[in-house]
Amino acid sequence: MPSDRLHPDRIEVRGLRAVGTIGVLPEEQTRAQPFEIDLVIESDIRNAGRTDDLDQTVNYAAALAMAAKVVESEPTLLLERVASRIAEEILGMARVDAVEVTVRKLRPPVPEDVQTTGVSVRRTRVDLFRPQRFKTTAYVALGANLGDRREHLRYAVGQLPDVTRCSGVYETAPVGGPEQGQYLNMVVELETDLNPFELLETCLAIEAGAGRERLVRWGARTLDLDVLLWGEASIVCEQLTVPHPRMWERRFVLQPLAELAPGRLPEDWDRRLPEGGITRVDDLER
Ligand code: A4P
Ligand code: MG
Repeated sequence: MPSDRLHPDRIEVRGLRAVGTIGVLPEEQTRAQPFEIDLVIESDIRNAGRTDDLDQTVNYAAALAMAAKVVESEPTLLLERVASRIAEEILGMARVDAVEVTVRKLRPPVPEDVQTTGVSVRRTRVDLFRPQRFKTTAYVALGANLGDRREHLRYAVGQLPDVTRCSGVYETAPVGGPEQGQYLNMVVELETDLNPFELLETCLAIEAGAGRERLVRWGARTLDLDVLLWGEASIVCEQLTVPHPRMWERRFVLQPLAELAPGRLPEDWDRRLPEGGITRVDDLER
């Protein structure tokens, strides 16, 4: 089971002070008291790292203002309620995939000598780890350059669940790795209720079924299945990176993908990539 994290990237803000009227005791309902809030926001901030552009990340000043406003709003009984409301508000901000909110009451009015009491909640925008209730459009790239290449593609398309459309089949020159034969590549579209991790596992099982052996990185293979896109999800973790990190530099991926989902590609992809090394052969008979 993958860990329940989408990104290694986090934005942390700790120790925001705000006053609010929160608590179940009568005096807590009439007198404002101090609270401390921590926010840990999970977001894909790779673009901000590259561009130094505030619009490519989550503005933590806006998140802090939102959290303070919730604490200072109308009287509330429970810290649970306040933490949940802050989490919901922050999840509504662009680029936030998950957020952990901790709300602490300072010197709570209990008979014991206590510094703080607190509640932490974590909320994710889409739960990518649970079974899906709705279908998601995903794209998988297929490549084969050993054995009966076409038969391997046909096998994969037959085994993949919920295939809705297939690109044409392309004969392509190998990119990277040791010297090896020409590839057949194509891309398929799925309307799937598998979550991204289940889809990856399915792909790995199909590769194994086609006798795939992993001997050399980027070496020849009977069948390679890469998850290119899964809805709009952006995932960076040990076993899965989506969108596939190398897809944008590869004509043998983008050209077939452009047949199915041109809107998912940057407008200038065709101009940016080196030309040649790829010929559309025909359509796969299924
Ligand atoms: N993994 C992480 N993210 C993904 C993802 N989005 N989809 C992990 C699939 N797998 C993903 O994959 C290693 C691990 O990557 C998986 O177990 C999974 O947990 P692999 O298939 O064993 O490794 P690989 O295929 O040898 O390496 P890689 O980096 O996936 O290779 P690429 O980038 O797919 O390149 N030239 C032409 N013309 N056509 C080709 O199809 N393919 C390659 C392989 C090289 N040159 C090629 C072609
Ligand atoms: Mg692969």
